[in-house]
Amino acid sequence: MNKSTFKQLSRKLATPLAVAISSLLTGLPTMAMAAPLGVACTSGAGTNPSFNLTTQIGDIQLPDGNTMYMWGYALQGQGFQHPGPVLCVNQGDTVTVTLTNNLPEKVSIMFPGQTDVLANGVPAQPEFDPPLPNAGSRAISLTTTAPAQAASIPGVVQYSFVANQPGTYIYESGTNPQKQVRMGLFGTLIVRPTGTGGGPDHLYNREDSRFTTAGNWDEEFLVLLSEIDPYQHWAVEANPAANFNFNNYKPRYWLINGRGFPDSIADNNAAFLPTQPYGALARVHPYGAPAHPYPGAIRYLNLGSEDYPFHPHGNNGSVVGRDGRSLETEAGDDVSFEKFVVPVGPGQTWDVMFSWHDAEDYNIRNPNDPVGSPDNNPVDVNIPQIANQFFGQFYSFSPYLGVQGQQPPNWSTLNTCGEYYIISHNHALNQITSWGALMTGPITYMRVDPPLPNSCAQ
Ligand SMILES: [Cu+2]
Repeated sequence: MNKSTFKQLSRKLATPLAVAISSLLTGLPTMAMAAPLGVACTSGAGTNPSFNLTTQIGDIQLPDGNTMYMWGYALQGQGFQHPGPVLCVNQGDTVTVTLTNNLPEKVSIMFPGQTDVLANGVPAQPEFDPPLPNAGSRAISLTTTAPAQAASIPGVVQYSFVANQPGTYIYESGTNPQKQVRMGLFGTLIVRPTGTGGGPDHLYNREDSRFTTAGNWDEEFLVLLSEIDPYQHWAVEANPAANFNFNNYKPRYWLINGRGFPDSIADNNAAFLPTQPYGALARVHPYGAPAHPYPGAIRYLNLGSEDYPFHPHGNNGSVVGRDGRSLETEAGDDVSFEKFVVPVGPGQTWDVMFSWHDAEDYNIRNPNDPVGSPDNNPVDVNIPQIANQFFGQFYSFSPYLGVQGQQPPNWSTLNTCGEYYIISHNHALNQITSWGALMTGPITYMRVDPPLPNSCAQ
């Protein structure tokens, strides 16, 4: 048995054992069937939702053809996934997260932005080795840990807190974070507003944070940005306990929702990405179109060590929240602002509303006209001669929204009903590569569909 076969076998054996042990715990979260696009929530039941997470080892696929060894938080009874589950709760819920640790070292979960977090029923505390007071003590964790797995018995810790403030939050390891967070121990926590002016289709308790929920998916999207130094991951894979010299730390991969482009625009739970369940394609209709009366919402998170200046092309967003707090003064004055590039700093979250306005009437049909109505667009577009054109894979061969033009010989298109594709990407251009493979990494599209009815029928 060679080394990699052994590793695969030991991972296969470790999982059923962990499932058997963790099934002794109760309160499995409810797993809704995820829509193909938008935020794929894992929701707990009732007003006291309970989530059982385990630490798992697994691999992800990268756009240059490499695979990468990762650590991650996964749902109990499910395999490894990257990033961790998107936990969705309501403002005011008492949230319980039980962490079962299958890794050979202590791990934990921090909930930045949450107050009065309890661990095993008492206030969560930093940990020191050796314990305080001791002259030689050093901090080993920012919060209470789950013990390392020992003799195949996992370590368990249970956190709880009241999710008082709506917004977008990171959850991540507080233990040796420069190693464990970089290895993939992180995820998203969404707290939905329940106060005046809020509701499940709002980001905060304010009317201007309402997003469209009609159609086959909510126009609520996740942009979780992260990075990988493959040498760090290989070092941990070879020996989890080995020290890695962080003077040599250098990311070579950058990801959006745990994927690189073009995998990033595949649907949630795409079968060919079995450990990377979250897509990043944003799909909207023109602002105010029938059945799509509100803007879309994007929740940005930065789990890396660098600034990620994210750049939805040609479109300002309205920043309504940062770090899980609505942008308003204590007196309630609105201090939201318009932003073009969204500069998400390490550990930050940004909540941004966005919409595409058909300002020049590029929608060829009146929204109430039947499909196939003649051109009534007032903007006359002169298309260059074919020799002077270059076609992208998603071009409809027409400049008008809702129209598919005739494609030239030897060209094909992935356009389905005359929709527009507008690129959205990390604007630190060194960060949109996969170890030098250009135009991969944290890139996605905003897809603008024609108003309904359209030939996509959605
Ligand atoms: Cu750009």
